[in-house]
Amino acid sequence: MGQAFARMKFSILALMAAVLAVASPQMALAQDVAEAEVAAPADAAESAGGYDRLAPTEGKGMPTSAEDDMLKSMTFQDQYTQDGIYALGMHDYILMPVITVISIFVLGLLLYAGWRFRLAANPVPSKTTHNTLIEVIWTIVPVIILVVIAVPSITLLARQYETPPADAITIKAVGYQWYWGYEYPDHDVEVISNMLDESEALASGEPHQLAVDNRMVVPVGVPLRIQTTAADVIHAFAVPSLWFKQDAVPGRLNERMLVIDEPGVYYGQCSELCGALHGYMPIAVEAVPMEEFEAWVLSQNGTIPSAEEVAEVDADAAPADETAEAPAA
Ligand SMILES: [Cu+2]
Repeated sequence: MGQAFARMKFSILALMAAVLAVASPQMALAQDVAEAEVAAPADAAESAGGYDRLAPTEGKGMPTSAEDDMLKSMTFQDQYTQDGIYALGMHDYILMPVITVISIFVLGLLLYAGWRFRLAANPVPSKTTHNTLIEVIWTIVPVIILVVIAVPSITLLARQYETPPADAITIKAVGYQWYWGYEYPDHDVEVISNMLDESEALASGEPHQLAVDNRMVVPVGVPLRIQTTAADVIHAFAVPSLWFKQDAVPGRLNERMLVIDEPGVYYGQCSELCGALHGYMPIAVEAVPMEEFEAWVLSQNGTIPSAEEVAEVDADAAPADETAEAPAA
């Protein structure tokens, strides 16, 4: 019953979005290119087995509340990108053990020194000021620890700056006060994404304050070129479960590659204080198989670039395609 209601509500929203899209001249232009009959309105496409709005999986791509799982609520979300898995592994298996051992060691040393050199046991204090061996050790050991941390750390940094290949799908996330816009220049699509209010979010079975009306729909398993910018003040596009955070600065275009491992809905939030409603401009990334993505593009009156067009882009930027493999990973 609730789901039927949610579906109806979505259909109305989708219809409104379709009407808005047709009203925009840019979209109208896209519409008369090629498959006009395939580009059915969103609600028709939904029932025709094209694009279906993906339902989120509980606990995946979203934070966990302390009541549900105290331990999980205190650490990172599960990761769904290779960079994220690498970074979380570094946190779990290198940084946390090193931090824990050093903290316990220093605390133990402090307690031992306090007890061993207490006044009652040392009426005549020691006048020792230097011990070459200890000084060499406490210089060399931290250097070794830092070098051990630096190797995976710099590797991670390099991985995060890997250039997307020439045929990567470009999505431009634009921050506005206080919502997000997603432009797909390869597909002539633009969506505006606003937060759902509490009743709408609950009706569609989504977490309140993270659910949005129009999600950023992307294909899974292929390189995405995520560009971020803003129209008014600095925002930041951040999705914790995809290990992705990038500032959206007016007049500047930041770019980073993103490859999502599996289909799902991944929630995030603006992560740069941007004004009164900063806390109410969530991000929802919906990763779906390529066919579903293309069905979604058509439902938004967009166009699918032909194989020749993609090849053309490839040829234009052939060297970039080669360097994508190269960085010191
Ligand atoms: Cu913001």
